[in-house]
Amino acid sequence: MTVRIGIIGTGAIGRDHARRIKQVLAGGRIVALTDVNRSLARAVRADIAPDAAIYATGEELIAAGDVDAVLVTSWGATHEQYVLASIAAGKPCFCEKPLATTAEGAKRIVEAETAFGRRLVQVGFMRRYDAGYVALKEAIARHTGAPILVHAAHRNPSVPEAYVTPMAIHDTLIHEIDVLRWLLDDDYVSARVHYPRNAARAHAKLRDPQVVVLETRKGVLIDVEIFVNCHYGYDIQCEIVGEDGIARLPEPMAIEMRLGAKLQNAILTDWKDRFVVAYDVELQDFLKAAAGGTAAGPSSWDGYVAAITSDACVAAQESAGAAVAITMPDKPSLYS
Ligand code: NAI
Ligand code: NAD
Ligand code: ISE
Repeated sequence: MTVRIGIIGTGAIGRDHARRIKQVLAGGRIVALTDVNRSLARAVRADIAPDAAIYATGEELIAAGDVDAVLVTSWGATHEQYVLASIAAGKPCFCEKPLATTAEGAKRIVEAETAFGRRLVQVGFMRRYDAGYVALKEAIARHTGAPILVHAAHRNPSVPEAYVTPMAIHDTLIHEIDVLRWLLDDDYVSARVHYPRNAARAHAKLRDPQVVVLETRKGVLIDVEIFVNCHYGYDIQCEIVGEDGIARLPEPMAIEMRLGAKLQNAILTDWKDRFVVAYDVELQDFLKAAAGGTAAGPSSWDGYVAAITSDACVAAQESAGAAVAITMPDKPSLYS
């Protein structure tokens, strides 16, 4: 069965996901587009999906009779309303991270999906589909022994002026919040945030870099450096220290060169390239499940847990280095 897809938000990632549905993946066809900036939706129709209808609002797109499943790739603050509307319509929905910008919002989604009684939502936590993270998870299970420490870094070359201090958590760290919990098969119990002096390239409304320290239920201590004006490249690092050894996330493939008396490897600069295959695999997983009227992969529950953790980290940004406790509610059986 070909799943007929509607996309809400045709900016950077909405456009890229449209490209992969058209050119890379099997089983999906884009039939509907909407964007508050209508010219972006028109451009995606012209370049990628010539037969797609353009709708004035996300709600109209979700209600359209020929839309089987929905991709929500608009700005984070708009996600909740479209995911709730998709659940109300009984349509599978792939929602980019964050599921909602607050834990309260994510909880409303979990409640709506639980009341519906079947999984309909997949959250865009693509790192769980990345071959490097999958290999790291296997290395922990088979070789390093039980984890004790995690050292991670999430570095972007630059961010626009609109990116302010809390976004380092709910826009950027949210990927580590999800993938480390999945890697360690654990949950968080507290968060702290520390700031060094501001980097010279940070904007007026952004503390950059920041170090977030998370503690887990099993007693693992995690430090994550978030540095979104690091200038030199897009760089994701993760090292697990276990009882018997250490495992590191592999670097992306790059040609090693000996040039001009230097030994060098290029470093990527764009998130679209760093996880390109993981995005392909996550969306193929979505199309496969959507063909059966359901969803798989990272769930609303994972989005909710990430939002609870992210709210605590934002509170910790304001707590002068003091720990903020994280309490998880009981998981509904739909997500077991
Ligand atoms: P963007 O700003 O390039 O694109 C967002 C688009 O959504 C814009 O074209 C905007 O006009 C449109 N839009 C916003 N509100 C809308 C609404 N209510 N209805 C229709 N259209 C609306 O942003 P970008 O970078 O594409 O990010 C979009 C989402 O994807 C965000 O949630 C972001 O966190 C997530 N994202 C995820 C990534 C990942 O690695 N999984 C990477 C980049 C973004
Ligand atoms: P973007 O600004 O390039 O695109 C967002 C688009 O949504 C814009 O075109 C905007 O006009 C449109 N939009 C906003 N509100 C809308 C609404 N209510 N209805 C219709 N259209 C609306 O942003 P982006 O970089 O593509 O990010 C979009 C989402 O994707 C964000 O949630 C972001 O966190 C997520 N994202 C995820 C990853 C990832 O690695 N998984 C990477 C980038 C972005
Ligand atoms: C962006 O929205 C993403 O999700 C990228 O993966 C992340 O590296 C970046 O910091 C976010 O702004």
